This record gives sequence, structure tokens and C-alpha cells, in this order.
Amino acid sequence: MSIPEELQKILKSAREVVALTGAGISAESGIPTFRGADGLWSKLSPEELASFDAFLRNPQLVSEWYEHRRKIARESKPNQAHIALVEMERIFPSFTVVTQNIDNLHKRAGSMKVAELHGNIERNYCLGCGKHYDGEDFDRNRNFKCPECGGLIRPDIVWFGEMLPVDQWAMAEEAVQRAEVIFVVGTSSVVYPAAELPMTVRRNGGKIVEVNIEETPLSNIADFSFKGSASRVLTEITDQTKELRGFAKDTE
Ligand code: BV8
Repeated sequence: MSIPEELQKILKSAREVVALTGAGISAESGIPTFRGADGLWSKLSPEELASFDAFLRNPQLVSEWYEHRRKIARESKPNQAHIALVEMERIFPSFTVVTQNIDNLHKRAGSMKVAELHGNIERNYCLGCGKHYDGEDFDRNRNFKCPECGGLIRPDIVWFGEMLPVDQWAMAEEAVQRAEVIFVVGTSSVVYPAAELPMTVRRNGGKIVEVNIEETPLSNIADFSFKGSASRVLTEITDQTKELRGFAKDTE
């Protein structure tokens, strides 16, 4: 796979770069996506499971679903695509990962600057007293009853119709303001406001590079569109960019 001349020139000198990631970047870690043929939404309806109303109607069912997804995420490992983005932090003077994923894989891969737009499946909090029950604290048996106040414990993630965490959105907006390049990786680009971010880069004169195994609403707008798996394409782009920027070849 070769990088077009125009993109090579940009990657050779770029200083501010962003990657916007979706469920597709974790597909090769074995985590199901949402809208693919065998995606989560093909079996379960998001209205029944990924909304605050659904949680209030049936906290047991929704909690068990997230417990199931937390288990899958914990049993998964970051793949070469996550690792390529960790490399990009070494290559570019300023690099930010903006993720829609809640699987915690970017942080586990070693990315340091990560804006989690839709929360993190390792975090939970009590609706009654706000106490956090994160990671191992979250007692699977209790599941969703707060021992402190008896309130409902919910996952610290963003459901449809809910605002995004202000600090994470601010980090994402700040990153795209000056971005010369945004890699849009493994997302169907249909969920807002995340899907708006590449347009901000475009409006500010930056370039959009899409990496996906299929066409999306962004494909016709992207300046460069690579059809292929995130792990293969991002590894290629990272390797070629390191050469362009005179990084010593990694010892095998
Ligand atoms: C909000 C919960 C504001 C966590 C999720 C009408 C028009 C526009 C917007 C709206 C509208 N009606 C409502 C809205 C707003 C709504 C929205 O955007 N709806 C869409 C569906 C129309 N957005 C919201 O509600 C957001 N909040 O707007 O609040 C507000 C204002 C005032 C007052 C109150 C609120 C909240 C959005 C967050 C919702 N939460 N999930 C969870 O359970 O995970 S959304 C869900 O979709 C996930 O978070 C996921 O991250 C997100 C996006 O999905 P993708 O990551 O793109 O995954 P998908 O399966 O779709 O695609 C995978 C892609 O990977 C595919 O393209 C595939 O080809 C590719 N792929 C697969 N394998 C690979 C690969 N690519 C490369 N390599 C591979 N190997």
C-alpha cells in the first residue's frame, strides 16, 4: 500500500494530528461493532439497552449487558491499530486520540492523550450519591445497588440523547481546531456530535484521511480514503511516516 505523494508531504511535516476512532478499530481485538452485519445492534435494539430510559425501566437487564461487554473488553487485547496510534504519539509533536469507544483499549495500548467522548466501560457511578464504582470496585453480584445510599449504579458512558462529558468534548474540540490531519478510523460516521469533528478539521484547512473496510457517509468527503483493516493500514502509514520523517527503523 503506498501513500499518495500529497499525503506524504503533509505527514512529513505535520505537527498537530488527531485520530477519531470508532468500534471498527477494536473489531480485530474481537469486540463486536454496532452496525455491521453481525454488529450489536443487529441482535439487540439500542433503544432497549443503550438509553437512560431503558436503564430506568430495567436496570438489571442493562447492567448485565454492560457487565457482559465489560467482560469481553477485559478479555480482549489492544491490536496493531491501537499500537500504531501509540507510535503516532512518538512521531508527531502533538497527537490526540479522540475515541467513541468505551472499551478502554487505547489507554491499555499506551496512548497517553485520549478524549473518551462516550465514556469508559470500566467506570460506573451511583445516580443517588455520585459515588464512583470503577474497575474492580464494581461488585458484580451487587451489580447496580449502591451500598452507601441504595441508589442505582449506572455505567459511566454516554447513551443516546445524553450530553457528552464536557471536559472530553473540550479536549476533542481543542485538538481539531489546529489539526493538519485527522485520521478517521473504523467508524460509520453516523453518530453526532463525534461525526462533526472531521468537518471542523476540513473547515480549518486540515485534511481528512479515512481508514475503513467499507464506504461510509464520510468517504466522498475525505481527502484520502484507505479501504482496508485498521491494523494493516495504520501500521503501513505509521511505518512510512517514520521513514519520511527520518526515524531510525525499529530494530526487528
Ligand atoms: C447528543 C453508548 C446532545 C455507549 C453510543 C438526528 C441527526 C443527527 C443527530 C441526531 C439525530 N437524532 C439524535 C441525534 C443525536 C444522536 C445521534 O447522533 N444519533 C444518530 C444515531 C442519528 N447523538 C446523541 O444522542 C449523542 N448525544 O447528541 O447529545 C444533546 C443536546 C441537548 C440535550 C441532550 C443531548 C450521544 C451519542 C453517543 C451515543 N452512545 N453508545 C455504548 O453502549 O457503547 S453510540 C454508539 O455508536 C457507540 O458509542 C459507538 O461508538 C458509536 C458510533 O458507532 P461506531 O463506533 O462508528 O461503530 P459502527 O459499528 O457504527 O461502525 C463501525 C465501523 O468500523 C464501520 O464503518 C465498519 O465498516 C468499520 N470497520 C469494521 N471492522 C473494521 C472497520 N474499519 C477498519 N478496520 C476494521 N477491521
